[in-house]
Amino acid sequence: MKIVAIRTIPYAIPYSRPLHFASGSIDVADNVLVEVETDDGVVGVAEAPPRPYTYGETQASIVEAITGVFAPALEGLSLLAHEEIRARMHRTIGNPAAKSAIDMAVWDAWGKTIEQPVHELLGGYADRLRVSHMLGFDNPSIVADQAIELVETLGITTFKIKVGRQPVDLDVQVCRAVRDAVGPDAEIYIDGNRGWTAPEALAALNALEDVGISRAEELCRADDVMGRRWLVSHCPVPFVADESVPTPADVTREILAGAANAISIKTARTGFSDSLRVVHLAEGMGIETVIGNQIDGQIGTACSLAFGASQQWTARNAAELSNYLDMSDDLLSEPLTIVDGEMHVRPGHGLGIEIDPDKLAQYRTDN
Ligand code: MUC
Ligand code: MG
Repeated sequence: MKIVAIRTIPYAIPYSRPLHFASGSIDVADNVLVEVETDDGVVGVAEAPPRPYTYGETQASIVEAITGVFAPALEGLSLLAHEEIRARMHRTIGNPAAKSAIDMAVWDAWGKTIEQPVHELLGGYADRLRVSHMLGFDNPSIVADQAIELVETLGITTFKIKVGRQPVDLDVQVCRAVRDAVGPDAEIYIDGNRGWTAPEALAALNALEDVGISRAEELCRADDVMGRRWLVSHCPVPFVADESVPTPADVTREILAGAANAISIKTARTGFSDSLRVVHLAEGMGIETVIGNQIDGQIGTACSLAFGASQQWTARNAAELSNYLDMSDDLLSEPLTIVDGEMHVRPGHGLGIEIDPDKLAQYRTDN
């Protein structure tokens, strides 16, 4: 069970429906596939999605951080030494996607070695999650049509709508169009990616009263310290911290400061080992969590699924698992599926996924 190699394979798969949001946009999944190989010949996998506009990591920086900093520090350790692996990576501040992909590939390798699914090793609470889809910027009728298509084809009835544009009213119109299209029983929540000021956000929340939203995420900058607290204290629904809480300590700081009262957990950002810490913190404080989507491909989505289903606290809300649908292709031999608005955990060992070697050869950019 000893780690003998940690490899990085950069690849690029275009999006067929690019996603635009207040802090950036994505039209190519320029992710890094991470492989952790052991002396038993087992290979665990995960992927790191670079989000330069959020955390500063790029595809090149992820490859360099893993090959130059983390891999040399971890080779030779046992797969069972989770805490030592984490401690060695966390000497370095930042680089959340690079660290998380290694962490999750280690869990995948462990599951494959002992022939058990990772979601069982993590807690094994549920066998499925309801799916929430993230809708990017566009005109109201286009976004509403996209939502209706997902209701009709996949049974998805929970939607996170990207907001944070100027004029504020355009986003309010989008939310109203989606509500009119999907009906009163669907769940709708919003994510501003820090695009509004606190007063703009409160004006939008007031204008959305009749639309009925269940949550509001990162509507303004957390660094607007007093404005953010003021907004949260006036917000009629749980206020979700996402990119403002990249570590468990940030979760504690922001929640205690009154800068949020719910947390988005992204395995692309906190892996499995730190996502466990975050969810237990959230449960201890009695605050809501949502499994978020760092615009993951199918490998990353399989990780979110395994984690979200493993914990009682995360399994109760719909999880953001479906934005891989916007990609033109992916790397898995057997694609993920959504039926009746739900995704079932994968039955195999580890994450229960396999990389298709032909697809990897087609999309890798390092040869
Ligand atoms: C989200 O929930 O904010 C956009 C940027 C990022 O890092 O994640 C996405 C989705
Ligand atoms: Mg967000």
